[in-house]
Amino acid sequence: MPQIIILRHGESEWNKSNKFCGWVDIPLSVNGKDQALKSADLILQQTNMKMPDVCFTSRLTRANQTAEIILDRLNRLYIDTYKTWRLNERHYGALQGRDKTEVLNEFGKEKYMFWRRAFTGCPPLCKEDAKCRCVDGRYAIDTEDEQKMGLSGELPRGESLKMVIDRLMPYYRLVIEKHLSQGRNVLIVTHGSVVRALLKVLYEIGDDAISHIDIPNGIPIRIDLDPATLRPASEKWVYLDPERAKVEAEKVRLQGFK
Ligand code: DG2
Repeated sequence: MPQIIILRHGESEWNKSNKFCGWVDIPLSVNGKDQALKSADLILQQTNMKMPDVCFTSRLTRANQTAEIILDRLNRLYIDTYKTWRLNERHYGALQGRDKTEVLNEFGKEKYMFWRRAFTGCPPLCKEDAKCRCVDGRYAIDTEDEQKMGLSGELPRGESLKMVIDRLMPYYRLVIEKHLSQGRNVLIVTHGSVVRALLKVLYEIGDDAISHIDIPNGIPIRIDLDPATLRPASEKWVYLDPERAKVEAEKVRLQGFK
């Protein structure tokens, strides 16, 4: 039975300082590095847990650092690791770099939570220039790769969760599922919105229900797949530390409310 281990990276410097991050490339905090180590230990402590054969991550440093720390701890730095913008965090548009509490106070709770959690909640778009969009040379590589794969993707200036699903799933179906169908176990180290996006699709979570799901930093989720259909083999995904996941998810939800 192929297995996916998926997690949100450890705490970044901007998670810590309460800022919208999106595509801004911010590294892990000291605590975030420790969370990454702990998430590897959680994987090692499980019985019946398969070690990853291949790793997928975004083109953002906080996820790349988390993946490397985990693979190092698992003694699996040698496995192939693929990086793609399609696993990047949701582009937070003009909110990127802004303090969450300030945005909440300026626009009110309803708008703030719509932008953060509603399925179609797209934040105000950022300006067209590359600096505001946080687009640099690292994304040119993707374009070439995607042309080879017959995929074409417009890099965003702001995204809803729905838009994340639209850019993520072609990659998941074409690339990640190919590895799963060959019986490989897959580690995906990504971001809060991308974890929500994949859970929504795999578990067919409704548009309203997904707005109540928050993803904590650095706690792996295990998904066993039916080898014939590549659908989840059980009704619910499993956090490797469910108690801590519950507490930490609530803290994520309340970010910005002081
Ligand atoms: C956070 C999510 O993404 O923020 O972009 O600020 O997973 O990369 O830390 P991540 C960001 P919220 O949607 O939870 O406010």
